[in-house]
Amino acid sequence: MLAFHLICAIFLLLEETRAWGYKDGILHNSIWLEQAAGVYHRESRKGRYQLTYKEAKAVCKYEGGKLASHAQLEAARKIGFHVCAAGWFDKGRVGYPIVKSGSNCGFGRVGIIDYGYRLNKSERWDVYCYNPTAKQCGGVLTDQRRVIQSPGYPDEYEDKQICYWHIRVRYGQQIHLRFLDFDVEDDPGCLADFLEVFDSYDDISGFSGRFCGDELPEDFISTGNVMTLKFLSDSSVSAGGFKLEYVAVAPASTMSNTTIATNESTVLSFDQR
Ligand SMILES: [Ca+2]
Repeated sequence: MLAFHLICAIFLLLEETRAWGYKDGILHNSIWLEQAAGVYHRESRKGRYQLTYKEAKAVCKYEGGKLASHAQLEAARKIGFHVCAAGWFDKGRVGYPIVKSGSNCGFGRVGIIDYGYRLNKSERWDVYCYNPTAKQCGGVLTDQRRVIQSPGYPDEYEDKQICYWHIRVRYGQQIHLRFLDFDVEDDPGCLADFLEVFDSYDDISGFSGRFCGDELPEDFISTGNVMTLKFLSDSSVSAGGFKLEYVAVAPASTMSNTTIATNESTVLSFDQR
């Protein structure tokens, strides 16, 4: 019984470490959800409402932004930024932007639903950041089919890009990724610029491959209904960029034999980490 509890404790500890993800000594614990007018909403990797005020500020600072102000949140709302999740914004306040009123969100009102100044900064919410120079790449994709391109494609991508695409299709489906064009600064180990594929909704688990150079990567098919693509470029030397397409597909068991064979050879060819 004691051993069982010990195993549970270790498992929980591992889960915790994985969820928070420290990289290069920097806390990186959130996923990009939506963006408008330089304002974006983030939640912790652990899920909704997990960030203290201090952690919320760190999340925004990670990519060179800061907590959004009430005015910035309202400016974003006016162009359609609608998020049904309360988050920290500047001066220790909590709220969320509502464009369309609904019974489940915003108490039937529209505008910035403002919970006001929070005395207890240890309360846990999501966060609203502001960063007008944030690169227009990445995001949450829920379409059944979609083309994804490097920023600026077909022109060369810029230096210092950080893009995360979190793909989520219908439950029970898989994501079939097909590369159409690929040209990323080449170096051994792909340490300069690279595109990474994760068989997961974040970039902590499910690493499935890192790509650079001008060879077209093979197709990839996710295990579940989520996938993450991460593109990073360093501070020098660009290239033509990439274009790829994903399509939501039925699980392999219901697909034709030919397709299954392709799936297996593709999945096995990716490096495992
Ligand atoms: Ca580069």
